Amino acid sequence: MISLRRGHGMARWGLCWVLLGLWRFSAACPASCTCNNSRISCTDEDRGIVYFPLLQSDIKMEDVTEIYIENQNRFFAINDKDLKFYRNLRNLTVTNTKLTTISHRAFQNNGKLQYLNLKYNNLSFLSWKSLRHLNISFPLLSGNPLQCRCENVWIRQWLGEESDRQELDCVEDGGRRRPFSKLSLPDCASPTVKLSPSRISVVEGGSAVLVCHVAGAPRPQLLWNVSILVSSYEVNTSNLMSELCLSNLSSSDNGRSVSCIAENVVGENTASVVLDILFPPEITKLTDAVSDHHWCIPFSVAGNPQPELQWLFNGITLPEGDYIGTKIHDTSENEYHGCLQLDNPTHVNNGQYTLLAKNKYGQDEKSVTSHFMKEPWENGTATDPLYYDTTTEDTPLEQEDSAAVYVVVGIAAVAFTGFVLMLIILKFGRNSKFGIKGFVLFHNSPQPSNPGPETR
Ligand SMILES: *[C@@H]1O[C@H](CO)[C@@H](O)[C@H](O)[C@H]1NC(C)=O
Ligand SMILES: *[C@@H]1O[C@H](CO)[C@@H](O)[C@H](O)[C@H]1NC(C)=O
Ligand SMILES: *[C@@H]1O[C@H](CO)[C@@H](O)[C@H](O)[C@H]1NC(C)=O
Ligand SMILES: *[C@@H]1O[C@H](CO)[C@@H](O)[C@H](O)[C@H]1NC(C)=O
Ligand SMILES: *[C@@H]1O[C@H](CO)[C@@H](O)[C@H](O)[C@H]1NC(C)=O
Ligand SMILES: *[C@@H]1O[C@H](CO)[C@@H](O)[C@H](O)[C@H]1NC(C)=O
Ligand SMILES: *[C@@H]1O[C@H](CO)[C@@H](O)[C@H](O)[C@H]1NC(C)=O
Ligand SMILES: CC(=O)N[C@H]1CO[C@H](CO)[C@@H](O)[C@@H]1O
Repeated sequence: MISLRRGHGMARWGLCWVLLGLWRFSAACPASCTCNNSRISCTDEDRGIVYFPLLQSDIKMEDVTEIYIENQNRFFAINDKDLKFYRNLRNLTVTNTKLTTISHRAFQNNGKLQYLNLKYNNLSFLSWKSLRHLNISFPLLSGNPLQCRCENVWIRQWLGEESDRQELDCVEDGGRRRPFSKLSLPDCASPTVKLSPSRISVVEGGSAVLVCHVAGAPRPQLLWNVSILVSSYEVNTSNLMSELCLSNLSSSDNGRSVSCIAENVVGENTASVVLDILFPPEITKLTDAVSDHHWCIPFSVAGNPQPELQWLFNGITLPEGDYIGTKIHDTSENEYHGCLQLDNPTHVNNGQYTLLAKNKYGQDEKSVTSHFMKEPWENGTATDPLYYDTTTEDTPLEQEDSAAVYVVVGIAAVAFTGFVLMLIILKFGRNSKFGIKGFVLFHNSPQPSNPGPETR
């Protein structure tokens, strides 16, 4: 039996080792690189890399914070998916390689990248789209054959005086070099956007037309960002102008923004307008009272402009004051969430509560019946507990406590009674003339100090 178990254990260990081996293998470092948990380094010139180094396990790649690539003669490109799993990458160095292209989406998943060193590669062009979302103060770019072309002008705009500090040059068509900071080209400017009208206020179900004009050189591309809209729309673009026709506007789009985006090789610009969609109130929630610090009849009301709220108690206007009042505690996109708050309500407050919500475009009402306390004449007592057990969350605990006390007292009482009984039995047992000798059997241990005559 034992040996069988041991065999089992050894098999299990063996399996563990195999799995561990597999796991290690799957996280393996590319042959010509060295890796530890947080760093990948590829500096071997002879057995160089051709593709961006990848580990076979996604999870291992997430741990990597630094990648260092140097002296690689066959490394040319960083593509869309190469850095996809290096989500926590902070430092990237690619230097002295043949790196020629970096895709627009190469760093899309690398929001934590802080340090980017691309010195001494073969980059003629680098797009702002590759780096636009990164939080890098200055990428290091010197030693690349960057062209003095409009595609690279954004680098001058981004780096400013830093380009002189890095001694960053660009290459003119004839092959001459000149400082980046002196780069200025005709017909090369980041785009501008004009969106009109600047305000849109429309009643739900209505329609609106937005017009966007863009300018810039080279000629910018025009895009609308309407991805989050629920309302129907149509776009009509011609040349540098576009119309966005919104129809059957939905109240769900109230507060959302519509943007017109212009982009060219130099950069991008955006203009936005927030939709103000007017709609009648709707009470989306009104529920039974709950007790927190105060009593609260919770409600949610949608509506634009903000609805005026009024309460009726059993059909009669409820005056609000120090003890009863409406409190709004949260405002989301379209809705106001709040409470009718009551301080120490009594049976007098039992009844039907009606919420009226009103604005320029309509009104809504809903009712709820709340019962705070039993009436004093019911079952005779004025101090009956509240109906809602939420009020006294600690009651069960107290009950448990008192139950425990009862149990202890009970046990003590039983023990004490037993003790007394025993004494009586001992006493009477020994001197009994009532024939309860039998009981003595329970105490037949020798009692030398006081040997009773009967036991002899
Ligand atoms: C990985 O290696 C680098 C230098 O080679 C070292 O600074 C770092 O502490 C190492 N990290 C781990 C987790 O071993
Ligand atoms: C990143 O590079 C900078 C500059 O070389 C260095 O100071 C920093 O320690 C590096 N950070 C990491 C996480 O390797
Ligand atoms: C460097 O890049 C240019 C294109 O930008 C290409 O024609 C050239 O072959 C590249 N040089 C090397 C050594 O790969
Ligand atoms: C950008 O990086 C700096 C440090 O380099 C950091 O202090 C800052 O919080 C970062 N900002 C964002 C939005 O990540
Ligand atoms: C469109 O707008 C949404 C939010 O309004 C934003 O998250 C998204 O990035 C925008 N898309 C583009 C392409 O600008
Ligand atoms: C698009 O706009 C042009 C000019 O503004 C107009 O002539 C054309 O009829 C419009 N097309 C549609 C489908 O609305
Ligand atoms: C307008 O939108 C509402 C829902 O948002 C839909 O029920 C209605 O059919 C739409 N009307 C038209 C004319 O498309
Ligand atoms: C125990 C007792 O008397 N319960 C009564 C309390 O009052 C309600 C109605 O008011 C009766 O239905 C219960 O029988």
